[in-house]
Amino acid sequence: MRASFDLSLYLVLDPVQCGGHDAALAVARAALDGGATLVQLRAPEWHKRAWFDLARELLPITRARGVPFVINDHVDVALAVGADGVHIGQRDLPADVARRLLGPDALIGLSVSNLDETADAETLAGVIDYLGAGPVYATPTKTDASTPCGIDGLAEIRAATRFPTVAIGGIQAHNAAEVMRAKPAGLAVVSAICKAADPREAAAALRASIARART
Ligand code: TZP
Repeated sequence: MRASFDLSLYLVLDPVQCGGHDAALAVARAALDGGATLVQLRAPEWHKRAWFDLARELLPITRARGVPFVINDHVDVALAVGADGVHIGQRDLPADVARRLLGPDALIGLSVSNLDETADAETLAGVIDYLGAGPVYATPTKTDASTPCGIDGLAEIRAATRFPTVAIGGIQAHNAAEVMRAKPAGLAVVSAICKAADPREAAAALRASIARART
């Protein structure tokens, strides 16, 4: 059975932004203490062996908190470490292929940035579990990202899909409440936690904004 998952505060862990392998482990622990509900490893500058080494150590940390752990793009790394699933983009392996390789229990997320990609994703019932929508705002973390969709674009994507949708891109403590106005299932962040002086505090502050926005 596919594990239940909570997209409320989705940490996309970039070990380079954190300051390396050991710092990334510390950031993951702190973010989980602060209330992160899902962790994705995304290390675009790293070679695969380094992904594998870090993922292997992250898995027991997330398991101990009952929080799912997914790998960005690399289905083979997810399989190699026994991660809970993958998050794939439009230029990665097709979602149905990832599903076939990972099996029925894996958690699979797909990035969309516009309504055409969202409409295509609607054909993937039973294949994917959630959407990542964005970038909401332009962000230095991903300079090759699509044109930002903004709050209105995010609301349109959310209204056009049956899948729970996590917002991503340029989300920081100061604009979290504004993004929540589009009623995503949660917020995904890289730099707001990975670059924070106190990642636990940053995660807790985001969780508090999300909770306030929902009431
Ligand atoms: N996909 C769309 S924007 C983005 C990804 C991985 C990066 C988000 O990074 P940040 O630092 O939270 O703006």
